[in-house]
Amino acid sequence: MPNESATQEMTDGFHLVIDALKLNGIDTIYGLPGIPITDLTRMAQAEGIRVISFRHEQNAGNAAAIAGFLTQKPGICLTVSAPGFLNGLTALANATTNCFPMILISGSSEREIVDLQQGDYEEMDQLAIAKPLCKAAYRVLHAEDIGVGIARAIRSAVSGRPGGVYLDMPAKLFSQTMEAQAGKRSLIKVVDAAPRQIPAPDSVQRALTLLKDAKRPLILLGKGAAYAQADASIRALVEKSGIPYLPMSMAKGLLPDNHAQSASAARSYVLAEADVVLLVGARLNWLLSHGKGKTWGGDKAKDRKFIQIDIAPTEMDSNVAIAAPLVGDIGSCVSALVDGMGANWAKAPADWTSAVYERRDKNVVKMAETLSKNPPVMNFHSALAAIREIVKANPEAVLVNEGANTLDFTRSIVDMYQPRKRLDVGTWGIMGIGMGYAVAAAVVTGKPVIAIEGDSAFGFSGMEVETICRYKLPVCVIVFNNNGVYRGTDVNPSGGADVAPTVFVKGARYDVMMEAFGGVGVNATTPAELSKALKEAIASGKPTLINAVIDETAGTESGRITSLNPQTAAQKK
Ligand code: ADP
Ligand code: TPW
Repeated sequence: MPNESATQEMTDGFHLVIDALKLNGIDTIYGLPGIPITDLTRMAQAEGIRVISFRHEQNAGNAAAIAGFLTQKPGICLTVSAPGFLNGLTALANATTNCFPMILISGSSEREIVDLQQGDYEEMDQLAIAKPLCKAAYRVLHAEDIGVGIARAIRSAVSGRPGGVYLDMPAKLFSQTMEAQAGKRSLIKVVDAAPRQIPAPDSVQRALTLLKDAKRPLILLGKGAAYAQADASIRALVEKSGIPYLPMSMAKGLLPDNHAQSASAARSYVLAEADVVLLVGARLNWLLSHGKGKTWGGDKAKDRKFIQIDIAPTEMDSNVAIAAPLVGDIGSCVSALVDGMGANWAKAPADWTSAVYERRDKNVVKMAETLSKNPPVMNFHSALAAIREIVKANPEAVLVNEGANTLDFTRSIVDMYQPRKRLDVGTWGIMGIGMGYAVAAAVVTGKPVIAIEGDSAFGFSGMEVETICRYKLPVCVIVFNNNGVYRGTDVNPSGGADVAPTVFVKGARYDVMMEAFGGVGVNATTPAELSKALKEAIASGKPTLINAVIDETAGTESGRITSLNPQTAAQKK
């Protein structure tokens, strides 16, 4: 009789990780190879997973995070131990802060050596370090636990409030073998990873009562609403209620920015005046001035009532009292409100809505006047006036945006027309998301990507233009080059030879970077040149970098948030 175990088919840790990911519909890994995960990247590619290899782990991590936002499936970032892990960690923390589902999988050293601190190659107690910076962190020590480890990571990333998960995989795990059939049985296909969370009927009623009695209601849509993919219900809520709405930055396009009920161009007015505010997947954090103070009309705040839809119950009352908390998933909560409104719901009072739209229309006319100017040196407005028309003509394109002035002006000037098309610096206002987000947006959507980047912002992830060229992605990077952080005009106060801390090499040619890797580079000094180059990039789908030369005196320090600089804040007091 042949020895049965000798003929048994075997599998190993590498293949179990790959099979577990595939079983759960994960088709892409964003990462950077090296010991101990190089073979994992090779085998994953061989097994039909798309492996997008980056030049720095932070960019791979940012790519995974935004893939999670776009698809509701956790984006996977794969790194080597200690330094690679740490490089990925910023992205993991940023994903968690923004409520994007991602899983950082890092190879690590053997526990025996790490725990005795014996100085292994790239030794670090990664699990302990990751834990406070993400939603959940797990380690898998045995091949037969890989299925459970990946299932737990997926569930933790996408259920409830989405976030980042760390999964620690010591090198030895990958080469462990087990019998193939048993291996297969050990894998878990996660069922209903993000279950619907139906709001309690009395909480729906409480919210409807407040809305019904409102004299000056407002709906605020946040990136949670964009993530939820409840686009039709959200539109139904807005249109049936007749309430003006404001989109937060990444919720732009959830309803087209030219929608009749958009209050974007009357933002200060509606925030100060509204008496009932319905928050849909938006936190009352710094981006909304914590729900109080001058932005919210000062004294008027005492009469204002908030209704908040959020999946995280502890978000309620985090900054101000929430009169009607509606805890559940956005799709279920919004549908419950729409159903509860019945057939005869009275639309928002006309005196309020007409006051809002009158202000908005006036501001739109004013902005159009500014945009129609063509100053001798291209500035943010004249450049964006050209870009906004091209975005309008290509509503399926994804817009990635970072910088200070570049961010603020693009957000207010460039209208979005489809959901989840605007990806930006998010909750932290972090620089460095640009190329990672652009790569993933192109990989996930297959649509053109336009990345509008401040020259400083671009520098944080600029090396990934090689990645964009290598994978031949339809990404057009536009660098708003004004020679420095914020502006390029600062001088060294000491009179010394060094330039000021905010100043870069003047007249730098970022377009040549793209040419170095076989892409298209264009130096644009006028809106017409910029417009032509962007149109060509979209038509050809070729990796392109447009160095848009911007007046170095334009814009302000820190953009719209100058007041947060300690010096400015002190002077104001
Ligand atoms: P913004 O920056 O656009 O204002 P935030 O990131 O502050 O948005 O808020 C997003 C909110 O959406 C978070 O509080 C998060 O818990 C919530 N959220 C995310 N996904 C869902 C969902 N599917 N259902 C309900 N709430 C969600
Ligand atoms: C990780 C601080 C905020 S905005 C910015 C920096 C450095 C760059 C602004 O200059 P840029 O834009 O991009 O040229 P523009 O349009 O004004 O000319 N490090 C991190 N995140 C942040 N937010 C900073 C530093 C910062």
